[in-house]
Amino acid sequence: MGIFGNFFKKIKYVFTKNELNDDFYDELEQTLISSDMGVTTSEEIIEEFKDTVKKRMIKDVENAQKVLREILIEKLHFEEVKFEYPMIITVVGVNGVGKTTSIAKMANYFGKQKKNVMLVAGDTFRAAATEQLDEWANRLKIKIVKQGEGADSASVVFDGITSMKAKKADVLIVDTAGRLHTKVNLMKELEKINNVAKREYPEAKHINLIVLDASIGQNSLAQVQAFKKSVNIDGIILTKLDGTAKGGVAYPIVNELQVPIVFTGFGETINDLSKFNVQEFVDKILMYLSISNIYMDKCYKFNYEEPLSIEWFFLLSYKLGY
Ligand SMILES: Nc1nc2c(ncn2[C@@H]2O[C@H](COP(=O)(O)OP(=O)(O)OP(=O)(O)O)[C@@H](O)[C@H]2O)c(=O)[nH]1
Ligand SMILES: [Mg+2]
Repeated sequence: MGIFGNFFKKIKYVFTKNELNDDFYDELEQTLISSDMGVTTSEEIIEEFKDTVKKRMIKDVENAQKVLREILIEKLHFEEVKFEYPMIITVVGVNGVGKTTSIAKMANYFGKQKKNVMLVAGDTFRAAATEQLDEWANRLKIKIVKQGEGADSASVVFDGITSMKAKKADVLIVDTAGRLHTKVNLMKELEKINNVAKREYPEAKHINLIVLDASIGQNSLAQVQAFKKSVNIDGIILTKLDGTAKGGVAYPIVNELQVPIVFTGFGETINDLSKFNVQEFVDKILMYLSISNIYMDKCYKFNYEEPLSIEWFFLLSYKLGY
């Protein structure tokens, strides 16, 4: 808990309005949209919220806030992706979202659990991609299986699995390209990687995780839809949460994929990865909504035309470990 911890605790209401009327619901909808949830998801949440408040005959804002928290938690709550060993994790996502960095962070995570981890440099599209993963493997002192630039990525995966079996490794994490000459090529390559992995090691647990950059908001959704058509996605790694205080984009993403967020990334260093915790995540979103409302209210009262950026404030809260 950072120095702001007590301050945040004092914020009792997500809302500046004290009555459950139209103004209140309008304000809530505006803040949900501003948190990157998107119009459709925000409207759905408001509808459910209104229904529940009515059904339970709730009249006060404080209890209504509890209902909102419940709904927000329930929407992100899925059965956990079980880690069973030996396990092969294939990491997919468009370029620049944080795949390679998240792989290094996961290797560190499983390493801390005393698992024997190996990496596969399946992004053969650029030589620099293998070099980047190689560097992480050296730093983490773990084995990496690689081939040269332009090699068939499924064949690197084949080598990786052979080595994994020989060394009786627990976890094999496969990096993949975020971009090929065409999207069709990329999707075909991912399918081939999956097929080879399953064929060569059917007894292993196979997991595909998609990496999405939370800081690009609604654009992440378009990426999800493209991947969903070609590869089976078991879970999400939501990265760059340090670059956005909002996190609301998790809702339309999870709604589209109907799979859980498995890890969150919040920085560029090896320890900036957490196993997803839905309660903590929702409390951060509620904190965003609270401050954003109070802030907007003040801007309005003081007649600021353009609200100043409050991103720094949330950034600080992440850094301070709230
Ligand atoms: N702030 C922040 N930066 C991150 C995070 N995760 C990754 N990055 C940075 O994002 C940039 C891209 O990360 P990569 O891991 O190389 O992304 P990638 O998806 O492997 O990219 P390609 O290999 O080009 O497809 C790097 O500068 C990382 O340090 C995060 O959680 N927070
Ligand atoms: Mg990469």
